[in-house]
Amino acid sequence: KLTTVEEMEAATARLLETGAKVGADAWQLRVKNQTPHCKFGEQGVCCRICAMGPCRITPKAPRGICGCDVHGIVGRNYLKFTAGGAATHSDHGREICHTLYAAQPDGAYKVKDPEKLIRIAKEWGVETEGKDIYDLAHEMAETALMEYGKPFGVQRWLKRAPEHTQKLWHDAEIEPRAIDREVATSLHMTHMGCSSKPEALVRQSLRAGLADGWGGSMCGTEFSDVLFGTPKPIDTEANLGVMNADNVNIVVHGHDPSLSEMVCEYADDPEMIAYAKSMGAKGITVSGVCCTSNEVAMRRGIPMAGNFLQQENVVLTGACEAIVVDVQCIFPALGPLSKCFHTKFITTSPIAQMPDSDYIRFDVGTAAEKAKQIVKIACENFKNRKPDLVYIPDMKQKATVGYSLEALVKTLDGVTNSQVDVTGTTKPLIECITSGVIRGAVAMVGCNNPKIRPDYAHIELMKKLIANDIVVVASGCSAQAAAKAGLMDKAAKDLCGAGLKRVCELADIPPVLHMGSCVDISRMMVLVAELAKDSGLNISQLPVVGCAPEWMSEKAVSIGNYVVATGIDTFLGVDPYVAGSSEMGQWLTEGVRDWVEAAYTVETDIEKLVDKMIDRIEEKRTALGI
Ligand code: BF8
Ligand code: SF4
Repeated sequence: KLTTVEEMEAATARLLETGAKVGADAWQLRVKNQTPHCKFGEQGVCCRICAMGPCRITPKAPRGICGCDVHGIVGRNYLKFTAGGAATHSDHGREICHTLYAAQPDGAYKVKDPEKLIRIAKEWGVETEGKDIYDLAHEMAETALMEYGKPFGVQRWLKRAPEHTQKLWHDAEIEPRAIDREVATSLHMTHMGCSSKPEALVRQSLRAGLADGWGGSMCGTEFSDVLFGTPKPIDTEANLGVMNADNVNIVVHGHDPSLSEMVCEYADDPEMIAYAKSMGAKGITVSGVCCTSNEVAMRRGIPMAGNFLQQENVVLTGACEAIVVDVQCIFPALGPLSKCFHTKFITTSPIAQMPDSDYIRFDVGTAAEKAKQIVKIACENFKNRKPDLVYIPDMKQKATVGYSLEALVKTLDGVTNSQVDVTGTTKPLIECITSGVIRGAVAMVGCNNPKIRPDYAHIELMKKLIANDIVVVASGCSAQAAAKAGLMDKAAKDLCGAGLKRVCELADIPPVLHMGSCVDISRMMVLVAELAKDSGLNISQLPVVGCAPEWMSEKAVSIGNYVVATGIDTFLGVDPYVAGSSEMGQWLTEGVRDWVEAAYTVETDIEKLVDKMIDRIEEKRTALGI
């Protein structure tokens, strides 16, 4: 039985009552103060990139002081938004490369998947014969770091794409060069008095997006696997009920597994568990929020407490001894909120420093020591819990997670009827799609956003898709929405159409496959690239679409741009502040198709959104004659 959104909302309402008791603020209250939103901002027609402004475009004032029209203003805002997201994902990837550079056989960070390291080294033409694995790791880390600033050439990872896709990128002049260069070029283009032509701004948006998905994010994913292990199917649980009232609860939140892996490592240490017991607890429970949760769920089976708009809820349980964060998607609200409870809000990164937090600076050199310190602080805080404030909603679902591309290929080997040897390829999946047993696939990604009833769009869309024999791969907060509802439980096969249900049974998989965090959307890119190569089709011909129904972050727009640029039609449930410009709308929903064979659809009506996706998948099937 699925957990419904209504049940989750009832649990939240009960938690907000606790909040009211202690005078806590919450996003549900702040949203009211911020509504209605500024119309100029909403439509993207406000420009404040120079100090002659801010200029706002209205029928009476159709141009800014410099003469820029609405299309230029909306376009520049869109490119800046993209650049923010590309910088963020890519910098996360860079941090991972630095962690790899610091890996030592006897250090806190080790190479857990040497085979994958060697595979990537060969792909990059780096000599591996007779080399010590740690020497190779350091050499590869340095080579990857060079991708961020190299003066010449394009991203190494682009070679993973089918030749046709590479040619499209080349011809459209959107092949990303150095990763940082695409971010810098974007900011250069959006400076006062540079580009105001939508076509140029959209082109660079795609390029900066590609620098993320086929650059920085891919470094993040691939080298995280090398360091922490390539995910394999593993059982876990999801929703607030994973927190344990008898235990010290540590919640890891953010994105970079370098922190969360170490916290999990030490929370599992017998010495630390004994320490927790000495403080009156029965043990230690680590659970996660946001993408960090996806990272440690996929590799360690650490349970998922919730996604983006549930982050305040973990503190509102009154049973959270410490919420430990690194970077991205962390509500500054957690500081003041924690002060209403006994919770320690521990920030760890110079990149994300917040008021009302305990700042324990985390770096690769002192990782073990700092992680231990954090776990100890949480244990010692157990005695400060106020029992009358504790309420953990009795709500959790089983989930099987960890479908990296490597794991997926292995798992699907079980479903083929083919005589020829297709193991180790995506061909069994292609057979399922060609025969119509599976109609197609949707990549469900992205955040929650109060503009959309939280989790509702994710869950309802997925239910309808799987009922129509469309397999779903999910990442980020969308994946957590699925897991919380129960859609990543293998039993969810019963909600599928007959074809997909059969595949789930044969391969022993849930119908919604957890592919990881948001940087792991790079896994999805490699998956479609492999599908295209193994089928002899172009990526744009595959009956596959992408969807972010509740997105909110700059990162999500960067992702959208690289998914579209990779040839996958992408459906958004929230408008990316472009409604103010007909020309920008035209470029994003149609114009880009001439370059990359895919485009955006923005549809805020959830019912229509899912129907449009299904229609698109069926259109692609018809075009292929399958
Ligand atoms: O990178 S899905 S709310 S947690 S931005 Fe953030 Fe959105 Fe969640 Fe991860 Ni992605
Ligand atoms: Fe106004 Fe032009 Fe300056 Fe923007 S760049 S604030 S439109 S004068």
